[in-house]
Amino acid sequence: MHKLKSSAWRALEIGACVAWLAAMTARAGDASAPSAFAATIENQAKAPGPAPEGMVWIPGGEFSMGCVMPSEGVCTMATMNALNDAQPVHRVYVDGFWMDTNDVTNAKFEQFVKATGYVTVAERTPTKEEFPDAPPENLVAGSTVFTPTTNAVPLDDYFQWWRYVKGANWRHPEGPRSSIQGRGNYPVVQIAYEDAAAYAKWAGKRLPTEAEWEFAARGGLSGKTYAWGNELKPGGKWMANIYTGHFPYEDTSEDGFAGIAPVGQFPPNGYGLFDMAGNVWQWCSDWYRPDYYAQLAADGVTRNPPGPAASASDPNDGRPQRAQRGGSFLCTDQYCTRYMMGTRGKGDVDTGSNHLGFRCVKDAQPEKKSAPAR
Ligand SMILES: [Ca+2]
Repeated sequence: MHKLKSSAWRALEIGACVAWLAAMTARAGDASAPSAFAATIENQAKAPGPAPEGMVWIPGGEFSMGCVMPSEGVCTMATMNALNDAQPVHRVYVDGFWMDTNDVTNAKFEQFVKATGYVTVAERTPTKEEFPDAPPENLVAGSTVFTPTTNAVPLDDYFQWWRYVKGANWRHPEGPRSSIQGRGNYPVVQIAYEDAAAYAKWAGKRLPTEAEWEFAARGGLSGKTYAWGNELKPGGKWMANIYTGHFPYEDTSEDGFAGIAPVGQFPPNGYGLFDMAGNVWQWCSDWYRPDYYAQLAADGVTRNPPGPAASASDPNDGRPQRAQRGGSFLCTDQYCTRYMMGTRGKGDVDTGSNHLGFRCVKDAQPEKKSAPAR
């Protein structure tokens, strides 16, 4: 069944690192800024009015986008057409925009569902028309859930820790026995792309492009390893909810949280944005192509890149993919470090999981023109 298969592949892609760890760790600790990066040049114009509730103004401007570390290769293994999709580092300009300070929470998403009656992808029963090759017993509503192993396992088979769970959806993130009761301030998860887009439209917002997301996440800095600088734990302080301990069987919660955390538990970045690294992955509006940066880099400074015209097909099941950013509470220095700045993620558009959410952006309203003189 494609849906099952694609879910698992996507889960792998957003969770994996095996080799090159020593080299990568060493490079991550190198405080010297890579020469591929030039300074961020922020627009100087002030915010075009009072901030919409729960949003901050991102000034926009010109910045160096991408990552010099071979994160893609590390995170996707040799079987996943490993290559570095975050290279080359290239100059990009984005206009200013408003951005949600936090990931969309369960409480916010519930408001949307109550107002519209919206039913998410994970709550819909897959049809025979959509999946003609699937046996009927597999056509059940559900989604992908991380399940820790009981002990150490070789990190070469993600089926050991990812399962398609009947009845898993945003109200039941880890399956039918789980709930979001008392979790109103947690990021909503088990969200497919169209679910995120539907929420954004209802809220009068939209999803960020990858360029907007990365400009915002860098918070005015340039070429830093993390959203806050070059040290994972400056002064010994954790700055994001990642996976500490031994993946995938022992989450030691050294950073304060085993599993998902409520929004806003760590210091914000330079633009006042919380959780732009770790906790949950965030959908972006770009179709995903691993060679998109190479295309852009040939054109000098690219203005407001919207992503490629179409997705590169998932090499494993041919399904279209959109970009995701930020990493999650399952990212570990043993297995995936895509909480690092500039790295990219992606996933099948119809597939959610319990570490994938989103946040929205909003364009500046055009200045009202004064009435013409009579
Ligand atoms: Ca954690």
